[in-house]
Amino acid sequence: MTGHSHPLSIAIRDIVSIFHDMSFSVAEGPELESERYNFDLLNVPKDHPARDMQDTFWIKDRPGFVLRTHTSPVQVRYMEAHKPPIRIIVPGKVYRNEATDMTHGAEFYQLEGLMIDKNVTLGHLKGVVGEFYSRFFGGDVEVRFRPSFFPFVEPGVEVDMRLTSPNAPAKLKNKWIEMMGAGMVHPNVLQGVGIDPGEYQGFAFGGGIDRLVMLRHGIDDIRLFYTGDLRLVNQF
Ligand code: 2NM
Repeated sequence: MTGHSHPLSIAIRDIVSIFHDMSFSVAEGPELESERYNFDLLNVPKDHPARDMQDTFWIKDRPGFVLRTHTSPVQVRYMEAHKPPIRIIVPGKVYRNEATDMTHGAEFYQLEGLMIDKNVTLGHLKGVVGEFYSRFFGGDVEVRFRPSFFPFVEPGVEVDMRLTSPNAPAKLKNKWIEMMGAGMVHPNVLQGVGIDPGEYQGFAFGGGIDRLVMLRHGIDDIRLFYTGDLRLVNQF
């Protein structure tokens, strides 16, 4: 019998290919991160609850270091090293010190994206994520924004999607689903990496890859991805 790729690996391959067609390249960075890159440079206040030991895995033997709680520190490192225009995606493993259940893992895969240029707007974000979902799920989609808050963006939005094709799975068809958070990169973040917010703007987004794969294949428990059970993998 031949081998099979894990559904998360297949999804990441598809994601990279779809964004490649929209001129986004892939960036990577360390999973062990400093407080500076994971929080400070992202405009997260010193007293923000996300920094608590209950939410973040702090490294006992290395004060000031954490298992990254999002892939945003990779965007920060990329912006420090590259001048705009910037178009990147960052798929990668992130860690949260939280109780696990059917829809939450302590480790999971996140997809973040970043586009910085002159005159970038939320309209560009809507076009890019709509094209992405349409190709990832294979059909027509609608995207809507609802106001939200993240320290690293202003304004911040929640992104909802619905599949509208006649052949969409009945469970999903025409139903609004919350997919990710996003917004315009906060001027403090741009300033911190040496980009002039008067000259450049950008959008950023972030959401779970596990969730994308669960919706794509009708899988209801995130923990199935991390058991190493070949009965899952052999179906792909
Ligand atoms: C999200 C939501 C909103 C984000 C921001 C950045 C950076 F580095 F450019 F500031 N990266 N990712 C971002 C924005 C992530 O995840 C829910």
